[in-house]
Amino acid sequence: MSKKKSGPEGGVGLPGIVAGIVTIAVAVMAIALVSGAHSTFPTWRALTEAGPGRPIDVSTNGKLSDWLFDATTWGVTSLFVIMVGILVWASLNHREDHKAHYETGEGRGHLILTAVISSAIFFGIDVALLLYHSFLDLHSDQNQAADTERGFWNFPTADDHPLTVEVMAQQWAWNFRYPGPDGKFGKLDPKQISASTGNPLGIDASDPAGKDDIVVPTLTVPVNREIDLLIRSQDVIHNFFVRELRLQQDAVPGLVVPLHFTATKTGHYEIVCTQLCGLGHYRMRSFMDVVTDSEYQNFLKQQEQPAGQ
Ligand SMILES: [Cu+2]
Repeated sequence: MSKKKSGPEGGVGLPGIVAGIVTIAVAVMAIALVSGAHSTFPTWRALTEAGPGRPIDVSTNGKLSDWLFDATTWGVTSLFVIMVGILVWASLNHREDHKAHYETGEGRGHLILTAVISSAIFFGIDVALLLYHSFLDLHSDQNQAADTERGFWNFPTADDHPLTVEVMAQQWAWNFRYPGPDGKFGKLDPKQISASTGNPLGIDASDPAGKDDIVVPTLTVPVNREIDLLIRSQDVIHNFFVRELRLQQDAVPGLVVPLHFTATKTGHYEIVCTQLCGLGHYRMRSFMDVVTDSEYQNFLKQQEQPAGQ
């Protein structure tokens, strides 16, 4: 029996030492992949304007996403290293002639251990960390909070003078609507949708509030101002994604989904649809121009001139 090199009775199929080396090699490659992913892959480099790393962050609270991404990466990497350590130790120490020891997990000790671990996770992480901190965040006085402390879920108040822009997604284009000088959006009527006559959103011709609405295929926003987006869809589920803002939000037919951000750097950024929304999904993109205040005023003036065609 001890001459057999393989089979269940021999203990391990592969000699332990080979298994150990393979495991270590895989672990090293995986760690190299994780730590080098930001700077190694051409696609990541192409996304990066500010040297190696992830795409630049041009919003006040994009760092919250980056923090979560880093924390998750390092947490998972640490667990991975520990697991590989245990595997290597086991494959080197439990070689041939090792009799496996089974735990069926039915004893009283196991029940107690399971109860202790699961309640530690539930009360320690779910209740104490997540629920408590969510409660604090939701009830904090956002008018007092600096922009950088404001979570994605804390929407601007009237005091912030947010600029509201409607985002309309459709197969396979984006349109952006500004309320115009009166500050009011006109009513929409799906029956009046007619891209060929310059009314892709179906602004109701009988509503005076809609007369001065501005509809453009790219988004222009002033820098350092709270922007409130109202995201809608005309047909299927699309997704508004700007990687430099670290924002991604579904556009759902029948819903108006709010999203807010403050852009901190002027520039030209890509908006892409990140829900597979049909044959033309790959070309459903637009751009967001973050401009200075005076450039924004110029943009409005240019758009207002041909008002009402
Ligand atoms: Cu789409």
